[in-house]
Amino acid sequence: MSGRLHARRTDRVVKNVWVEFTNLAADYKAVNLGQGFPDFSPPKFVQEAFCKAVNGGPLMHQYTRAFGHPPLVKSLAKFFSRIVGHEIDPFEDILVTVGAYQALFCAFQALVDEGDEVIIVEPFFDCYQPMVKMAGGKAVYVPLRPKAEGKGVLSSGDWVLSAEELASKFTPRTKAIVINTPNNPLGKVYKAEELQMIADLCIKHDVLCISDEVYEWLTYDGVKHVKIASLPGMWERTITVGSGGKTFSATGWKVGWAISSGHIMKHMKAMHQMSVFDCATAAQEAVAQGFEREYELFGTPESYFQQLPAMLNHKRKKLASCLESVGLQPIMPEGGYFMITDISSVKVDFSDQSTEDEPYDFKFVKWLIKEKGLATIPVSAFYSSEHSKEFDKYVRFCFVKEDSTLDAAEDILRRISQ
Ligand code: IK2
Repeated sequence: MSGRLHARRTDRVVKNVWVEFTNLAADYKAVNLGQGFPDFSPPKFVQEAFCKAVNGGPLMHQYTRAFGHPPLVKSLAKFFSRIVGHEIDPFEDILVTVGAYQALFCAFQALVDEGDEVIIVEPFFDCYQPMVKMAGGKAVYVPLRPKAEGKGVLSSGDWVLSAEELASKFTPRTKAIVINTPNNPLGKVYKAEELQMIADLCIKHDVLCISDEVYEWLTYDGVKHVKIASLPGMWERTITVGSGGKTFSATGWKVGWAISSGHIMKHMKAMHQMSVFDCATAAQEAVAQGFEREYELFGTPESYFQQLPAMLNHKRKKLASCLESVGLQPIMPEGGYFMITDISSVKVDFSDQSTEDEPYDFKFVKWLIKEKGLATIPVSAFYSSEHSKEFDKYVRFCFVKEDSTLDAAEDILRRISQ
């Protein structure tokens, strides 16, 4: 096909791990611990709110305000003002998007110019890199490294940024840094002092911080999520990204948001206006009702933001003991949906395959899906090509699944280990 018939910017976007592995899992009807979505229902109160919205008259089926359905932006502003410690303006400081994904896209498109550098902490949710490139920016990577390399690191909290290394990545061209806490795929939850170190650099170099916090309610073992936007001097320069899908276990609704100061948000609104313009009304109404309920119950045992992590903590431990029982050593996540583990002790011979260039974990995950019927995700997909080789012995398991799904995965892993 002639090169004239497409735009060159799409050449910057390579293969997508979700498209590839979600299709493969479906084709092989694999037990799916791959993509991060719950295979159980959202809580009754948001399902009922969605049904009520759909039955709520003609306007629920029509366009709503372009930058966010008024009841949703109002409830987000009320809820997060209390947490950030800043009076958030519902109409100036919030943009509702098609999932957190579109909030990220709007942020990169609206804030990154040709030639700007964007610091990305590895491992990172894979879309940051192509989104930076599509905006014409240059991704600059800084890795989280295990504190005690080679000594059996068992918690995501042991993976840290080096302050010197991070500082060395800031240049006069640096426009933004992207952080993700709790992190996908590692499960690291940044401590207040780690965020303060990042904040100090952002302030010193006058740089934006895009903080992806889609798993903000999901922390375990008493670990606390801290919003970088709540640190002194950070509200003005932070774009906090959230997801109604992850918040209420309803990822198919694709309701997300970005929260920032109005002077940043106006540029992101321009991108949204020129691409999507408006998000589904009834889904926004249901998420608004969910936040209204949670505002009232905040901090009580009835709050879903307490109940969901408690339920997932049980699943996290269940998956960890399953992996340990088959001789794998998981890195215990402090937060989020996922657990990664080194798979080099599982011996599989790929020497007869003509896929030499393919990273080991990609081969392993394909083998696991096709030959054993279990879907996971290769961890090197969350690294830049410069560093992916160092991490191609890890795979990621999602534990936000019915216990019966986790049991089915355990049966498969046991058969492999026998
Ligand atoms: N940011 C992060 C860190 C995410 O993990 C996601 C969605 N999860 O991705 C699937 C997976 O890793 O298996 C998003 C943003 C996007 O969220 P949303 O679904 O609200 O667009």
